[in-house]
Amino acid sequence: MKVVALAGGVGGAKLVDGLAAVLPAGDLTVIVNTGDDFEHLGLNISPDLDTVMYTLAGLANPETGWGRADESWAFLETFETLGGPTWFRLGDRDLALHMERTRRLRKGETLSHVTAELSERLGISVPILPMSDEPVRTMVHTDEGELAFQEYFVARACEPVVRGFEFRGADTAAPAPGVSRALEAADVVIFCPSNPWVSLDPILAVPGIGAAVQARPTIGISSIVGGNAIKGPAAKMYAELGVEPSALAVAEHYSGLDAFVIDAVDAEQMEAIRSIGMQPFVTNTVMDSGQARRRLAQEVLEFVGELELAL
Ligand code: FO1
Repeated sequence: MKVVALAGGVGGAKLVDGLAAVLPAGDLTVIVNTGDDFEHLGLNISPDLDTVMYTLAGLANPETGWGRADESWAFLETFETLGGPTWFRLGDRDLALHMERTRRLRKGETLSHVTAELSERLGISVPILPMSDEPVRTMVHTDEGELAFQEYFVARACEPVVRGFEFRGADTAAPAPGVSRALEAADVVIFCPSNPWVSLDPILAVPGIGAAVQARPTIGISSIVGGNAIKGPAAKMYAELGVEPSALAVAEHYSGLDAFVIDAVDAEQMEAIRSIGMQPFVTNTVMDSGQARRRLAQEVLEFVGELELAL
């Protein structure tokens, strides 16, 4: 079964890890959000690409969800004594990845080519595709004005009240090489349990991707469980945008999916999800171990099997 997974931050990377473990080699392609990307200290930083790469390489820091587990901080400590800004924490080994990506991009290599090369160096066999090789930058409109994504997410710890989002550059961005082909060949496109507003919407905002996705069977997994996000500001964003955070709200956000997976604690929302035209599935969607990631991935693929019979 040819699977394309749309992924952003931590939740997406965990399901991608499970899918990579249960699918035959060559059956999975991951399309990753680049709206979080930014230039910092002269470095080109792509946090969601790095979270997916580190997770698939078995290097991800399990506590933070970003950066590496085997990290040291000599650079940042020294940088601080010299007066450098340390709000965006860069570990020594993580820094090497940002340096190498920046070096290659400066030579004129594309983000997708650099990502393929770095993935190979990290021993990753699953194709990891940025949504676009052109820059798309998520801008967060807040009660304090417009903030660049990392300014909002890290420097301000998601405190400002969200009024809306803009994916700057999306309208002139093209899908990265391989993205359209992977979507056309997909038996299913999986909307991973990433933040709908700032992890998956930027991907769908790239002209051509949204339509290509809707042309295929689609299944989503809710990033809201029991009214809260497992990690990150998704529920707060929903509330600030006047939407009661719930699995149903996430399903409605993606109107048009064929199926939607919700957590057992939200089982009472099944009929409401069916009433908006999506086949609901219920299971334990919390991925708190490697085994849980694989189990959820396996179950999602089984749901897709049932769905195909229905489609
Ligand atoms: N997130 C933080 O909350 N604090 C940090 O200091 C931080 C550093 C960092 C360094 C490299 C990297 O790839 C990601 C990093 N992140 C950090 C996460 C980053 O803000 C991502 O955009 C979020 O994970 C959302 O996807």
